[in-house]
Amino acid sequence: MKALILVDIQNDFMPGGALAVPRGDEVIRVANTLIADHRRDGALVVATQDWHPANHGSFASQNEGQNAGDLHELDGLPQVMWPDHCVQDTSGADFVDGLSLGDAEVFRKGTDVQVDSYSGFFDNGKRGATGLDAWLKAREVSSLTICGVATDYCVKFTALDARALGYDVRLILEGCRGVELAPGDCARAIDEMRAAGVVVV
Ligand code: VGL
Ligand code: ZN
Repeated sequence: MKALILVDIQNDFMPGGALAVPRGDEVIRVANTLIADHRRDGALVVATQDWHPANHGSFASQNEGQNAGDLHELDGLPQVMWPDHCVQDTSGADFVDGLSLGDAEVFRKGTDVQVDSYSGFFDNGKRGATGLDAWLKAREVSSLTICGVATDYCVKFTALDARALGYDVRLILEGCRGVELAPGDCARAIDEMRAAGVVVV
């Protein structure tokens, strides 16, 4: 069985959002095409949703003296400081209008104040699972197609974990956009994914 994973296609990651990904809105059209293709083929559609409590530890606002973009630490792990984003039950955390999600299964992440969660499978400390792997395995999914935001964070870690968990993974590059905090971050992320066996299309 095949499944499509739509990574964090949420308002706060779109232009004008709290953690805007440059040209993030360009993934919507590609995502909708992929959703239609998957539905036509009887494949599954899954969406991940960044879903933080308002006092999440990855927010610069919660860390004295830190600014967005700084590299700090959270509960023993290196942690980039982010602007407040994707706060639970705010419009910024909503999926983008115009994304044809239909009955896609949604997996939320980043709910634990003490640890960030870039991957759709596990938090950054691998302390907890979202249930995505078990859900896919229960449906005998072996092949994943991934698109969304951000290439250099949540897309990358979702794809790498998927490879480590044994899935065949195809990344649709034109359906991804990155934060690019430092120039070259997206290119390096793509190299890392390729090196892990992700097929970049
Ligand atoms: C993301 C930074 C913080 C992402 C989520 O979706 O790539 N990046 N939270
Ligand atoms: Zn986040």
